[in-house]
Amino acid sequence: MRPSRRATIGLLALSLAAAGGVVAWSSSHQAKAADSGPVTIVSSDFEDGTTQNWASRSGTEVVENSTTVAHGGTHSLSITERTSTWRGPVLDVLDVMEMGTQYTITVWVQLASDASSDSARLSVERQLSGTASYETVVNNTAVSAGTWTKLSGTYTLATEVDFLTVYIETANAYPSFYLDDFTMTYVPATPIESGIPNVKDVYDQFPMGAAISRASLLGERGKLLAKHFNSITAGNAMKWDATERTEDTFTYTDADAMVTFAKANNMQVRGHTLVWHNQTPAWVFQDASGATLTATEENKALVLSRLENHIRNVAGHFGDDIYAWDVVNEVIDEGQSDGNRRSSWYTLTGLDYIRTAFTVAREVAPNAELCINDYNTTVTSKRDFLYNLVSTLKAEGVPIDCVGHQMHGNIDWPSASDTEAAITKFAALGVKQQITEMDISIYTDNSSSYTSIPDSALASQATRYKALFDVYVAHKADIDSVTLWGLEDGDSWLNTYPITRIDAPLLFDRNLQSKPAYWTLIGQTSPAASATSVTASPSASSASPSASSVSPSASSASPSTSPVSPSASSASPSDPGTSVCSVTYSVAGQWPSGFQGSVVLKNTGTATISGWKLSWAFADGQKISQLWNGSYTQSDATVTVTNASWNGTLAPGTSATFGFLGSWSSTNSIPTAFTVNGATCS
Ligand code: 9MR
Repeated sequence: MRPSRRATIGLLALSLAAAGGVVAWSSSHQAKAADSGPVTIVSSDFEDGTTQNWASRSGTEVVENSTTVAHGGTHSLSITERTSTWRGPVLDVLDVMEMGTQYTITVWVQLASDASSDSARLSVERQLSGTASYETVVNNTAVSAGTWTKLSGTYTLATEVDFLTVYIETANAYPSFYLDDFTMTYVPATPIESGIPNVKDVYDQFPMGAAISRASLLGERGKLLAKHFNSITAGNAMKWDATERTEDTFTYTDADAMVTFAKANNMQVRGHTLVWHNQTPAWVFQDASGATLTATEENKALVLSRLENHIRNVAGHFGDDIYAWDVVNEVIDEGQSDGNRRSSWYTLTGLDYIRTAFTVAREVAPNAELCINDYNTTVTSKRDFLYNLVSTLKAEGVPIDCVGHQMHGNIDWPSASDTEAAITKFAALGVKQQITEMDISIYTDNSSSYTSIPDSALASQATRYKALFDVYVAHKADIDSVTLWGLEDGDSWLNTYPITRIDAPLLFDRNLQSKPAYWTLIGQTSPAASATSVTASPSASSASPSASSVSPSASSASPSTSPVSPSASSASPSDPGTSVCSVTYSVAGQWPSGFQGSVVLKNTGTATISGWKLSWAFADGQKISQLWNGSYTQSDATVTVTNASWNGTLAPGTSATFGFLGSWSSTNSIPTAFTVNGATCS
């Protein structure tokens, strides 16, 4: 356990008791449990005239309270006398952050009036036993004098630490600046839906994968990962900048944790990636003095030897724990007349870096499937350049086993037919194929941004997921792995690329709950949102995935994992008025004035519930402020929760789960009487 040594920052104590338990809380003047929305654990507004524990990162710059400008109120924090980009304000958050919890960190920044525009970013420095790691929470964002700019991003601590700070730095020069209204908030994790079918069982034609960070192994995220997926890809932890940041010093801490998790949960691991033009440290293409290498025979030999050393170490370290490697990544650029990306690898070695990479990988990982991985492989020109390259190299004997189609798409693109055409084309080359990084953005351009995601976008996304998976299943003889690029919407790269905006490209939302895309993928048509009463007559057939809408993939799903009980249609009607449901209500966490509730509604009758409204009364004046997986109204004590569009149909024996945040004072007793569509639940 980390030591607790701070009394002036809100401290969320270390243990969350089991359901019904209480989050121990050490209160302070800054700690505030929000009674609406997320819980705020640190807030710096500087209105008390102090620096509120913000300090100088290097000790030389000056960090002090200021009334020159303010974002809110009349005070802010001023940072002057900076002498390098990284010297600036820092806040110790060691005693505040918990491992595995996702925090939203927000701060407002304004440059001093005489400063030229620059970019600022927000980062975390963590250390264990003196070894430091730096993680960017908010990427470089344009900042200027006279204007407040908001930096906001999410961060999940995934490893043990004995030093943990948040800091703000600039990108180019070292202007003086102000910051104000810093907050760190979190929404307590929602339990995953444990009763829904596992994606990996419905699609058992190939390993079903997700790209992850180490934080995805923890808590509810880890449960979601192990439940639905049987393959993982390290989103970043096996890349060159993670494994060999400095020459010949290899680090595998995060990647090893993933392999250990995979073994413990009967999952396979894809390796990503041995060679790429991104996330490769500068030293790889520099000489001993730090000068950029020029294209000479000597330098070619040097970078090829660095490449060989890297692959021997990295692929050798993981050995047979990796079933497939993205040996080279994104080597095609269809904008070039020959289709070869002009990376430093290419300009220094021609195509020899690809030849070397595959040859060495085969030698040290003889049992791994070796892939050449790229995006936009459904675009004809790119596809054909890739095809020709693979064809040429294979003819030379370069051991390329597989083509990886990344499949980053959006709700309008790519089409199933273009996807099929790409797979068919490569099948003729005698290579295996893998879907390596699939996601479906809800945006079709680089600039628009939703504040709340429309149902129509999620419906289009569901349709496209299904259409593309149908192609994969139809070509299962050629495709031997399918991976989604992320576990849940909150951890997708698309939330910060091509601009910072809320995207939702995956099957599970930020609360780890299933989305329409999930239900459509597993073969259940999205249930109608309209609520009807619980009827006694068996209507299971209306909730079953209709045969006509079930794809070849879904029809191969194990019936035991189907959300619709096979016996539902033969169920005998129950009498109207008898108990047809049970409700489990639990308090998942509680803090002064706030709590998180979780409710599981189960259909214990013999008829399908098509649309539900669940009601109860609070006895102690509790008030709901936010609810997920449904919508709610509250009139005085009476709460009514209506199903979301995707969880309204409950076949006999199945359940829906929703969660909420609420406020309470003095007593927070558990409601005892529940009705669904007017009928009493047990
Ligand atoms: O998901 C990765 C993200 O966290 C990194 O910031 C990004 C930067 O290089 O790389 C992302 O993963 C990429 C993958 O390695 C290769 N194909 C494109 C992916 C999305 O950018």
